[in-house]
Amino acid sequence: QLPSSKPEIVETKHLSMSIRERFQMILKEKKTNLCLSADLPSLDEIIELSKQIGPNICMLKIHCDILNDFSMEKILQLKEISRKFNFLLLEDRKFADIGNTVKSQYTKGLFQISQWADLVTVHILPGEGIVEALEQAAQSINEPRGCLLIAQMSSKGALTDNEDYVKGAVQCAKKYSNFVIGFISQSRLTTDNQFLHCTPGIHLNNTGDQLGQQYVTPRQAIDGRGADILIVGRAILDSINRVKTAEEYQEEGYRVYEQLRHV
Ligand code: S5P
Repeated sequence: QLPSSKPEIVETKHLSMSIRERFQMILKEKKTNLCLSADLPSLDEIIELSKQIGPNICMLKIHCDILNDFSMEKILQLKEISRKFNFLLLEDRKFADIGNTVKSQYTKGLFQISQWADLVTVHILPGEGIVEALEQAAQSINEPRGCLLIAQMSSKGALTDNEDYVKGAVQCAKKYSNFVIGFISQSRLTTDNQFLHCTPGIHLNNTGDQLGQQYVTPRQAIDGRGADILIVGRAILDSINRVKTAEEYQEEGYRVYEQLRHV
C-alpha cells in the first residue's frame, strides 16, 4: 500500500532529529527507498517535478552546478517542498579538495550549499580532513546536516575499485559517524547498519550509457550489491510518464528492500 499523495506538513519535528534518524523515519513512514537523481538543467522544472514525485521519494539528489537558473530564492523553495513532502535534499557536489578549500565551497559562493542541502557527497581521496572540515562548517548551521562518502563508483574502470580505498572510507565513516550517515557504494561495505548504502547506476531496461555508466536492476542492486537506497536518474527522467515510472521503481525497490533487510 503506497502512502497517499497528500503532502504532510512535517513542521519543525525534523529540527530535533539527526539526519540519520530522519532518514530512517522517512523510509518507514513513506515506504520508499527511492532517491530521484534530478539531473535536469532547470531548477523550475525540478521544483515542478518534485511536487509531483515528492510522495514517492525518500531523497532528491541534484547537481546545483548544472542548473541554468539557480538562485537562492528558488533553491529555498525546493527546500520548502522537501519539508512539505518529507524527503531529504542531497547536493551531489562530490567534494574532493583539502579541508580548508571544501569549507569555503560548502558554505560560500553562489550556491551556499550548507544553507539548503541536508546531505552532500564527499570523495575520501584527500583523506579524512575533508570530512572534519565539512562537519566543522556544518556546526554553524542551526539544522541537522550530514554527508555520504563516495566509497565506490558505478562507472566503468573506476579507480575506487580497490580494497584499501574502501577500507579507508569505512574507517573514516566510523570515526565521523555523527556526520557521515552512509556511503555511495556498489557493494555492502560494513555490517554496521547505522550506515546507509546508497547505490546509483540503476535501470530496469538499460545496461549502460555511451560514457561508461553501468546499470543494474533494483533487485540486483539491493540483493547483489547491498543497496539500501536506489539512486535513479534517467530511467525516470527519460520515461514517458515520470510519475508512473517513479511509482514502479518505488514499489519494486521497497518490496525487495523489505524482503531482504526485514524492515
Ligand atoms: O558512482 C556514481 C556516483 C554517483 S553520485 N555513479 C553515479 O552515476 N552517480 C550519480 O548518480 C551521477 O552523477 C548521476 O547524477 C546519477 C546517475 O544518473 P543516471 O541517469 O545514470 O541514473
